[in-house]
Amino acid sequence: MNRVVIEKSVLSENDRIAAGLRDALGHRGTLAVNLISSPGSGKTSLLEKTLEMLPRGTRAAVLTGDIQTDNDARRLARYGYPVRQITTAGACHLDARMVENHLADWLDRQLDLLLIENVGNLVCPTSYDLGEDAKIVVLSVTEGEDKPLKYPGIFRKAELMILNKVDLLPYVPFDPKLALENARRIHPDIEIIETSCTTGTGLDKWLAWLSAHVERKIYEAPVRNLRQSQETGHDDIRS
Ligand SMILES: Nc1nc2c(ncn2[C@@H]2O[C@H](COP(=O)(O)OP(=O)(O)OP(=O)(O)O)[C@@H](O)[C@H]2O)c(=O)[nH]1
Ligand SMILES: [Mg+2]
Repeated sequence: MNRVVIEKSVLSENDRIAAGLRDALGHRGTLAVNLISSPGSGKTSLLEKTLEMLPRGTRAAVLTGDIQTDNDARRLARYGYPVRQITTAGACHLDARMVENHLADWLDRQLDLLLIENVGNLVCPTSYDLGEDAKIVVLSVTEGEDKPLKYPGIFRKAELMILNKVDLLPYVPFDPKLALENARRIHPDIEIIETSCTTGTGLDKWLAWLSAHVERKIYEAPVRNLRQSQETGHDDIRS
């Protein structure tokens, strides 16, 4: 008797939930990005600038993760978009269940963009799929050019690297060319945008990257036509 061996890849619980989130977000054409960096690289600062600069009418929402405090959520809430803090009480990363729990009633809101700020950590968040379309790694010029080589996992998985705090380049011994080379040694196709949240350098390029990805996601969404017909007036979800 011939035996047919069927190999079934058994998804971990996290991957199973993340796949469900990706389906739900994809169905509605919501772009989800997962910002990962060391503590203090400027994730919240970048999100503050992003919310300030988003084209009017963009239906965005933010989940921000920290081990303790709702400081980041309070900073981000000032821009009028829906923001929720996920406090992990010790965990060094967000997982898909936390995102699912905090997202539940937002899934009906036809979001264009879900911004997720992960817990400040260059290692643990790398392994946890949150159902995002893209991981984005933020490296700042005070951290050293060698970080892509020391923490290759996140640089390999990230679609985009933001090199932040470039306004500090005159004051710190950091070679941006070497940092970019190191990132591309790990991930040759990684996109890189240099930014300063203080001076505004490069933020136009970041917003253009985001807008292009939002547009593409909406275009690919199965319910796009339904959405477009609902969009007379393109309601703004800001409160
Ligand atoms: N000079 C300079 N400072 C910056 C820039 N971006 C952020 N900062 C400062 O860096 C510090 C940390 O910024 P945050 O935005 O809180 O960093 P974060 O990555 O969200 O930090 P965690 O959430 O704690 O991981 C703050 O004092 C910011 O003002 C920048 O582009 N240039
Ligand atoms: Mg933060």
